[in-house]
Amino acid sequence: MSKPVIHYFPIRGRAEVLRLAIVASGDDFDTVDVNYSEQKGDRDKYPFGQSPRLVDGDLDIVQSNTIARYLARKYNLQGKTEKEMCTVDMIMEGVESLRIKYVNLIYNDQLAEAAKEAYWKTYFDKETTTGRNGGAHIQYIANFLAKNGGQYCAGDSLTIADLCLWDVLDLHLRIFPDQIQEAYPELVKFHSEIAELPGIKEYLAGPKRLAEPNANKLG
Ligand SMILES: N[C@@H](CCC(=O)N[C@@H](CS)C(=O)NCC(=O)O)C(=O)O
Repeated sequence: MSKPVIHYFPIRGRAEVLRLAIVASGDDFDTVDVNYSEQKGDRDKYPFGQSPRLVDGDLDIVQSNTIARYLARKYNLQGKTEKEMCTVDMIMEGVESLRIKYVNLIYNDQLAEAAKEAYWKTYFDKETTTGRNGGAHIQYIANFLAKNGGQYCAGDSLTIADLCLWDVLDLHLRIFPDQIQEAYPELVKFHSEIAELPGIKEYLAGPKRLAEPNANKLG
């Protein structure tokens, strides 16, 4: 059986969770650098004019969270019971809300100091959890993890929700390492433990892990 092929830019970006899901399951992937004019011009391969795109056997799919859910079903990372599956889905949506704010900080606000400060205050500061944050506050997601014991977000084994949380934490730890360690030590512990899991550990230390998190070299 051929490996799943990830078509994307040479950055971690929105494909990182997909790579993590594959390697955590003991599988491997191939990559193809996206041809931007093809991405913009070929509506069969890129129905939204965006990547990542995954080709896996007969399947050819886009939208990172659709691909993540597909991989979760393929590799049994979707949760075991209906309750776990719903929790996984809720966390994925919560992480997505935060990721949209992060993308805005990186690409629109260019990670400017004032924007960083406002970002922390709105989406990470424990004082602002009940403020207007568009449903994007790390505390909400931390609550799910704490409620489930702190090792995994749902159930007693790894799910795609853990990988979504891990990736978004990994991105934020690059920007706010000390603040996160101080305010959310349990999330730093979670991040370290997931990074040690078989498959993930080797991937993170290996040549397939891309250096750049974002396309504009920020973050
Ligand atoms: N909702 C999409 C967003 C994908 C997205 O923003 N892709 C970016 C790269 S990270 C892209 O293709 N940007 C080029 C463009 O939109 O023209 C997903 O989750 O896959």
